[in-house]
Amino acid sequence: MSVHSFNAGLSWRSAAVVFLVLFGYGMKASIVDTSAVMSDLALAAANDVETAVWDTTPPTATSIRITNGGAASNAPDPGDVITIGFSEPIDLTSIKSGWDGTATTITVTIGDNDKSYSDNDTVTFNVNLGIIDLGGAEYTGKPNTILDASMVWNDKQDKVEITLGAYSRDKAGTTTARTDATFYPDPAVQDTGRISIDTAVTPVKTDRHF
Ligand SMILES: [Ca+2]
Ligand SMILES: [Ca+2]
Ligand SMILES: [Ca+2]
Repeated sequence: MSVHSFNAGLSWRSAAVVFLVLFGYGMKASIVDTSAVMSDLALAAANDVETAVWDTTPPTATSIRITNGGAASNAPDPGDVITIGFSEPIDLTSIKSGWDGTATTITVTIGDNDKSYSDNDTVTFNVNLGIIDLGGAEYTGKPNTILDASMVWNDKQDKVEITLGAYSRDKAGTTTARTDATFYPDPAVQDTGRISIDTAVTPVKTDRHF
């Protein structure tokens, strides 16, 4: 096959490319088998379509943990850490508008004797995260404990980590009882495919919290 006859059906630009290929590979005829190259490209495109999976599985909350990191064990105070795990990466802007996962300041309220949760104390947040029923009534008194907090996203473990900061109102109690903390996720939480969280899945941790 001569170069001249091979180029006959190609555009000027394609011909230039073929010439460069011929030049680069020392005029080896097998290299310029454009039909083989094209079928390889078509196969690669088809494989891309096959491996693209549409995620239709709702995310779930998988864990809740409230550990002491402050001066007072068994009482909510600065340094304590609340960790909430999820089954998959979350659209962080569904939790807080504009959030990219880096440390952001939020407000955490330890609510006193919430009638909606069997008169237990609760933890709520000023972002779309959810509510924790602490399973006991001795974590705060009236009129609630309020703390600043720093929230970060752990993208290796798909967890929200909240470290309590300064009190803006300190009514925290102390309990040495082990109680069942139950996390109820906010229905606004979505995965990265904008699928809403399954609110029926509510993880529980029995522990001496805070
Ligand atoms: Ca999903
Ligand atoms: Ca504590
Ligand atoms: Ca209480």
